[in-house]
Amino acid sequence: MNLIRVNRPELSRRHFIKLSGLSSMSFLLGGCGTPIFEDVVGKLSEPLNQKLEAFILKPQKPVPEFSPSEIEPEGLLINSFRYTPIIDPAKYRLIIDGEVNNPLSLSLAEIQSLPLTSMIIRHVCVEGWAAIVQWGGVRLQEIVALAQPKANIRYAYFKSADGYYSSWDIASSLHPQTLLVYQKNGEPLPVENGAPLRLASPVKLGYKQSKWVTQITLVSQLSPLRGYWEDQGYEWFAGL
Ligand SMILES: Nc1nc2c(c(=O)[nH]1)N[C@H]1C(S)=C(S)[C@@H](COP(=O)(O)O)O[C@H]1N2
Ligand SMILES: [Mo]
Repeated sequence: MNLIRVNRPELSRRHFIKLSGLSSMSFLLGGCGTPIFEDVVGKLSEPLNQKLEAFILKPQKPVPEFSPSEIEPEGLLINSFRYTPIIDPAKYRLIIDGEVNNPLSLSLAEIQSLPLTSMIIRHVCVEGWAAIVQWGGVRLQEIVALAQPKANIRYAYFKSADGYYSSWDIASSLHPQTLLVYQKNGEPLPVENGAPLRLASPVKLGYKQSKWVTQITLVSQLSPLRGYWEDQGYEWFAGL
C-alpha cells in the first residue's frame, strides 16, 4: 500500500494540493462524468464538462446554518444499534481505499492537522427527534482528494468499529458541509457520539451519519450491501 505521511503540524492548502498530485478541482472535473451528478444537480443539458465546471465554481448550495444560541446541548440523543466501541485514539487509523491512486492510513493527529471546519446544523433522526448541534472537523472532500480517487468513483462506503456501515453518493460526500468530525458543541467528541471520528452533514438523515468511522472505500459501483439500516428497507439516499 502506498501510504503518505501527512506533514505535521500544519498541512497548507498548497502543500495539500501538491501531495495529492492534482487540485481538487481537476479531480472533480476528471471524476464527475457520471450519472450520479445528474441525480443531484438535475438533468444535464449542456456538455458535461461545462456543466460540471459551473457546478464546481459555484459549489453545491450551502445549507443555512444556525447561530450559537440555537444549539441544543441536550438535544442529541444517543442512538446506537449495538455497543459503544472503545477506540484507543493513539492507535486509531482511518483507512481510505478502493478505486484510488493513493490509499491512505491516517492517524488522528494527521487528520487534526488538516483545516478545521465548524458548522451548526440540525441532526434529524427518522425515529422522530432532531437537535441543533455544532460540529467541528475536516471536510470529507479534503481527505477524498488526498487519496487521489480514480475518475470513475461514484460512491463512498463508510465502515464503523461497531459493525455499522453505510454508503453515500459521491456528490453528497463531497458537499462542503459533509465533515468527518472530532468535536461536538466545542468539546472533544464524546465516545457515545462516535469518537474519535464520525460523519456529520446537513444533507443526510441521522442514520447516514456513521459514528466510529474506521474505513472509507471509494467505488464506482454499489455492492448489494448498502448500509445497516438501508439493507433493512430504509431509503438509501436519505437526503434532507
Ligand atoms: N456506527 C454507528 N453509527 C451510527 C449509528 C449506529 O448505531 N452506529 N446510529 C445512527 C443513527 S440512527 C443516528 S440518529 C445517529 C445518532 O448519533 P448520536 O448517537 O451521536 O446522536 O448516528 C447514526 N450513526
Ligand atoms: Mo437515527
